[in-house]
Amino acid sequence: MSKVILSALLAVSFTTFIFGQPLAPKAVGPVPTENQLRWQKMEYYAFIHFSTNTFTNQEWGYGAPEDAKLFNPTNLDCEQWARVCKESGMTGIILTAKHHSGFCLWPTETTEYSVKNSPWKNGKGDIVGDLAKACRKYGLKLGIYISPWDRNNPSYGLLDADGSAPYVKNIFRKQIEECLTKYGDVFEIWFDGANGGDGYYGGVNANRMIDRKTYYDWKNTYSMIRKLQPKIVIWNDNGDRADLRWVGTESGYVGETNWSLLNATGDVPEDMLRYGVENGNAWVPGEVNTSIRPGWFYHESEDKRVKNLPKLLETYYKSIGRNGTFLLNFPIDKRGLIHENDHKEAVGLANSVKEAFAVNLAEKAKVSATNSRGKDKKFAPENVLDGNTESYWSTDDQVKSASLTVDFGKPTSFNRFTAEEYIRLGQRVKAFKIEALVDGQWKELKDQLVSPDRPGTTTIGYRRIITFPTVKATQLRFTITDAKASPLISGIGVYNAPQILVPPTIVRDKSGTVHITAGDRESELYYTIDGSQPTISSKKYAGPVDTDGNKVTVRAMAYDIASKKSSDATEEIYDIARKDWKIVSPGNAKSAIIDGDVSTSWYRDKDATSPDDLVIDLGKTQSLTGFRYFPGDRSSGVITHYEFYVSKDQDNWKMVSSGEFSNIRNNPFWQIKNFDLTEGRYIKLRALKTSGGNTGYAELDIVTK
Ligand code: FUL
Repeated sequence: MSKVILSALLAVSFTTFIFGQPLAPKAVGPVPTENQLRWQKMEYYAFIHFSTNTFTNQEWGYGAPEDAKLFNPTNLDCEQWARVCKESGMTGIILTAKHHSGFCLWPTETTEYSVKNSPWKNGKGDIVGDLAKACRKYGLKLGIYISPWDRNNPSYGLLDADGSAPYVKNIFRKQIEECLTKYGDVFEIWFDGANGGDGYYGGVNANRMIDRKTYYDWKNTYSMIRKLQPKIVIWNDNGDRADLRWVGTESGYVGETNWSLLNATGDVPEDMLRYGVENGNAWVPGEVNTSIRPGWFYHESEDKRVKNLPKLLETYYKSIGRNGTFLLNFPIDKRGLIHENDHKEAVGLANSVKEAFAVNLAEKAKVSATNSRGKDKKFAPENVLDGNTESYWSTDDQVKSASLTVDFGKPTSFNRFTAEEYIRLGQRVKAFKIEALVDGQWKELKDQLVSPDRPGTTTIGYRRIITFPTVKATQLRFTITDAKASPLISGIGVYNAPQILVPPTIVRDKSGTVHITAGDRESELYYTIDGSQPTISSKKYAGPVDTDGNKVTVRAMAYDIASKKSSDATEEIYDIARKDWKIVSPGNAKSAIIDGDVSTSWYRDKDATSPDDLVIDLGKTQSLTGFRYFPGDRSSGVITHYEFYVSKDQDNWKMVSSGEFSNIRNNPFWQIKNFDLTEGRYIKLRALKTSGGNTGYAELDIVTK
């Protein structure tokens, strides 16, 4: 044996052992703080969006004083919110104490724009206080969302002669202080990234822009927060690194590769938000925030658009199952309650998760590993099944690839695998694979929620869940193929979750023909076009359905013959068909805009001259009461401010609607704008402002009388 090899071996054994005892592994890279660990263990908690917007039917309130007069929930009950969250398996609630409009849900001393000046409880109410009490009663933690952007406050965006911001010193920080001192422990504070733009600002109706990295003096703001609430975690999407990060989308997923690391300084582009930074020098784990409905605030028109069980489960797997936490929003309705439809779906998710993970099939199996640190019990493979998150299986220092085999002793069916790293000592695993021993052959199990162009099983972190079609096998082999250092695995699980039938997708094309597609190939489809609930006695789908171009409500369900189970029904409401429509200008615009498929879009050329007008000939005069716009890809150009015109002859145009599509970039879904009945044959959507690249459109549609 050469001297070099010998001394390398001695060095290895010296770092792993001391007096015959294996040393505990050393931390690798950044590690979480106690606050971040406590937060990560919360796993699943609620967002609550409630403000003047609930009563003005908006997503972003402008900050107008008269909106405060509309704030009047009839049955506000914070205990109902807490009860629903508890029943849904959640561990805390983050409330929009102040959203962008500036309206405060507690009687702040900093502004008159608060519950104090609303008719609700004659201005004597305090929603933050009520919720804090309700959370205590139900054993939930309280979090606070205070929007940095304040579209009401006269001082927002202004600077004093010394360069400091009076709004930040006297209003924003004071509001944080009030919320962090009056209501007990606060587990998380949330600073949204939407910042600056037009607003009321004390009546000047101006457009005030700020530099969101410097304007709020985050350094001092953070130190005040940490002094007031030493156990808090800070979420901030304003360029200054806080404790937690946004995952770059509000659609409800984080990357399948998800490092809980970022760099402490520098920009964080979207893919870093999504996947983290493998060799980042700061621990900044991801939180997946999404709403149970299309919007964050309550809109009656979305009562039937609540996410169903398959969608919520998918989000669960793509958040908690990918080393993230899951922050699910409930928009409070005008009564001041979580709507029953939202309640039902959230409890459905909780029951389904409970059912899926009820029995860990690995617990009764035998586990063995190709390597275990110093062959010491303290690091033995059995530790992954002892239910103790502080113990773990680990390998010798030089071993970065190892397998753990679970032997069930008999053919066993399963379709879920979970693994957890002991993250106190850093996130280490870079890649792994799982295989099942079927008829004497090892067969790799791929994560079915990862698109084929992405690497499937990479990072683990706090928890990774892999879902795959049910397999019947005698053994399962979990192989870590690459890691930053010896892997530390504190838990694994093997489960057989019941199958959930996915509701079908419905699309109506330009000619008015309806196409229904099942989520899987085996199930049958049943549908109705009169708005009634589909059953197996309804029409069976056998191919595209012609709807004569009329207004129609299509409902469809999937049915599995083997289990005799039906899926939830999908519902789509269509206005008159667009078969006679022609895009007048721009000449090169593609029919993707009116093909009924939101996944196809068209973008203007870069050098298009302003204003960006899209003109459409409806083929004949229609009685119009609104229009609907669905944006294309958020990074390719989304209209944020618009004007909409109607004409009978293309010469005389009447502007019937104008304004903003609030939060459309982060949450790109149907934007519906209603206006007074107007007769016309031509419509024109003018893009006044666009965010991202070229102005883009996935769909444009109308609403008729
Ligand atoms: C966004 C905000 O602009 C939305 O209104 C909402 O509060 C969401 C959670 O964050 O970016």
